[in-house]
Amino acid sequence: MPTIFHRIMRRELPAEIVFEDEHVIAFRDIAPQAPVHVLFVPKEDFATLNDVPADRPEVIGRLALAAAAYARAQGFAEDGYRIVMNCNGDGGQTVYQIHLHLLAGASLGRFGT
Ligand code: IU
Repeated sequence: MPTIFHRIMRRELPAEIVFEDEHVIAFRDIAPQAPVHVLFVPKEDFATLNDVPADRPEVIGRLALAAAAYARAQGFAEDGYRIVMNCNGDGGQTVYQIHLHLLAGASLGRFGT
């Protein structure tokens, strides 16, 4: 089922897109939880991490490496950053097209509950 992220991908809704290639699009989160908060989304449809087949590790790898490259390009590699993927209700997922959060630009501390 199309989500708001699919509509952003199709340019039907505005977003501040910071990276795009054949497989991945990345745009700023509308409600940032850190000074830099970017979402990395595959162009292929997967509602949750549970839906990514075991023989498709590149789907997740591309997101992680695109986030790392962006963080490096923005100067966060040395100080550090966080990548997070929420899955289903208890994981805090609200948009059902998988996406990796990149959080950077502040000391993020340990995980909250
Ligand atoms: P989650 O992991 O599914 O909870 O993350 C969804 C994120 O999408 C969340 O951080 C929202 O602030 C963000 N978001 C957005 O950037 N633009 C939107 O139009 C909507 C949600 I709806």
